[in-house]
Amino acid sequence: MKIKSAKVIICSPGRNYVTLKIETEEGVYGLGDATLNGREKAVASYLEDHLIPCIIGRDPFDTEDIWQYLYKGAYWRGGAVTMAAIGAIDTALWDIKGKALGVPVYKLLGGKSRHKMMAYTHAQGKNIEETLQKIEEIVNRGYKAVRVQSGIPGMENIYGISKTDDNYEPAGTGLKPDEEVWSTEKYLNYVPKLFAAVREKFGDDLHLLHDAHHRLTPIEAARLGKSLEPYHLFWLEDTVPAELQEGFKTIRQHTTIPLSVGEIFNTISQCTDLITNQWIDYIRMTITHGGGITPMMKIAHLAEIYHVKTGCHGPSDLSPVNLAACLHFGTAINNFGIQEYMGFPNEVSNVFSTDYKFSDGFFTISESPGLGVDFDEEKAKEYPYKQAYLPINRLEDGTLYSW
Ligand code: EZ4
Ligand code: CO
Repeated sequence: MKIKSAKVIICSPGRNYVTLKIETEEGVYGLGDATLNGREKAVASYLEDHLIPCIIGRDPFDTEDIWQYLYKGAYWRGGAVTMAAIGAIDTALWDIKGKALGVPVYKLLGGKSRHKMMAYTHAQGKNIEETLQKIEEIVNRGYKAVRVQSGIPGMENIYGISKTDDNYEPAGTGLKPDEEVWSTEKYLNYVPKLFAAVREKFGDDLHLLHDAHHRLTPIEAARLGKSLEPYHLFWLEDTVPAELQEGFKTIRQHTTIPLSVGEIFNTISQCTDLITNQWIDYIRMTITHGGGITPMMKIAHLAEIYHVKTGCHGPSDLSPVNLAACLHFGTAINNFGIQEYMGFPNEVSNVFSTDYKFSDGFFTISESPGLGVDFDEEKAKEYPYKQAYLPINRLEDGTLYSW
């Protein structure tokens, strides 16, 4: 087979998505998600100006060599923009391979290792009472696992708490990011009270997760982990920024809380120490930002040896194409842990169609060839790109901090 052409479409059905469509001379096409929240156009340019010209004429079956060519061939390896672009190409090529052979992608990755995949979604409220109400709604929808975030007294804006009533966090539209204010002390004192109330109301069986969104130091993370131990969380996510992988060693020495990290990682080198030292329990890299299915299979296999499971990032700011790719990956590997599923704005289903199924808290993969997703280019035109950014964060004294 031969790649004939490829195009990048940015659309905004509720929020921005960057979609790659690769067409072959044989008429089969494949889809990839290249979305990088707040940096959408940079990935589109990287694809259009630098990568697409290199893959025209190539055999779409050569996913390993094409991936190596784009990764090593840049000389400047890695980075979120580069890897989202490579990730979209790799995903689209696997979609083509599946369609050309008439099999779902998971069958090319190792076949069926499980028949369903547990997913978690987000419960977020302005205070404990409202958060408990949100959890109840989610439990009534069948979920067995829920990520719990709450507003904190004395802080106006908190990560994960939407300013509107949406079930996803809208990035602020405009030319510059919004600014928020953060106090670690207020947060550390409040979170254990939140989880005490959740366990009291919902009992022991519901899986509970929490995301600290890179806002702690290792010793603060250790304190939080210890204070949450009585509530036996499924995981505590993104405690510290992981540029210093060794930071996790300190957390590990102090607490038995399961740790997850990796939604912003884009290469295996960013988690080799975390995995091989068994400093984490779940690796959160996702197909798009992790550079595609090809490298993610290698990461999963490395992680398997060290008792680390997957927990792919599945936010509403990545398209259903990424989610479908995660589900094929999650079906095929042995060490699947859990899949994040924030849901999508309603308009998304006017542009993207999917055939994975979700019921009673679990995803099941479809048997249609390729990824089982489609994209309506004409409909996409009705939702033009809107510049939008994630917020930035400052401490109460004005110091710039992690959001
Ligand atoms: O803030 O995807 O676990 N999920 C998350 C997400 C991220 C967004 C950033 O674009 O942390 O909600
Ligand atoms: Co997160």
